[in-house]
Amino acid sequence: MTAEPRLVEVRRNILKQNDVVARALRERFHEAGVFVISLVSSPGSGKTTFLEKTLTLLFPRYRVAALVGDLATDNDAARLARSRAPVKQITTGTLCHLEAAMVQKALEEWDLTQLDFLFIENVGNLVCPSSYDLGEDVRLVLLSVTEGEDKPLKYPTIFNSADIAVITKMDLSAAAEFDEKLADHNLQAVRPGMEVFKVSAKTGEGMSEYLEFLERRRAGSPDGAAV
Ligand SMILES: Nc1nc2c(ncn2[C@@H]2O[C@H](COP(=O)(O)OP(=O)(O)OP(=O)(O)O)[C@@H](O)[C@H]2O)c(=O)[nH]1
Ligand SMILES: [Mg+2]
Repeated sequence: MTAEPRLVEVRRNILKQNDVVARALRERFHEAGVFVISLVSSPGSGKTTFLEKTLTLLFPRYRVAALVGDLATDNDAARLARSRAPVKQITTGTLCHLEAAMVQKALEEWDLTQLDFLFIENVGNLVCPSSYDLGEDVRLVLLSVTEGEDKPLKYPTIFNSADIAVITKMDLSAAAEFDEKLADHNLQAVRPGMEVFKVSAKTGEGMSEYLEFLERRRAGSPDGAAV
């Protein structure tokens, strides 16, 4: 019984420290003029596949780069590097989320003024990453058609701390008997007004709407409306 308040206090201090670093990162991003998007989801929802497609589609027109967090391997960095964009792996060891200080360290030698978009793939987890600000402009949560429409209700914090949602693997929608209406309803229940994109990184379906949204947000429209 006595251990609990101490744990809560340590956690609060860690979060406070993270917020200080995240604020400094956000300032650095804004000064450099780079637009930063982080991706969170459960393991295997399709973050890396979606990000590889995003980097490949943006690469000819924009200067793009990515950081990717993983507990143990650099597999995702190797996959993302196929897009030809600069990519750096952050290996977290036992930690189930990225922290602002890890992002800061990974970017130490990068000249951010040379970038238009920076993407940060978080560790696959629907709980831990939600409380850690990384200084990003947009936090994007992915939900795949195969993992169940009820995930927003079961893990509300990760969904209501995100700015936009992307439903992935739409090419598998029929086979998974995915109920689009129910997923939309559940997303809106935890984050009213949240913009939702439906994509398949395999077929490319829905990618252009999402990329246009990012371009508009980068151009300064806070809600992604045409500027
Ligand atoms: N059919 C189909 N499969 C997909 C799609 N996107 C991803 N996948 C598959 O889903 C699996 C997991 O995809 P990843 O991109 O590795 O998922 P992730 O979220 O990065 O996984 P972690 O980094 O381990 O959390 C892989 O087998 C992908 O090929 C898609 O749009 N359609
Ligand atoms: Mg991945």
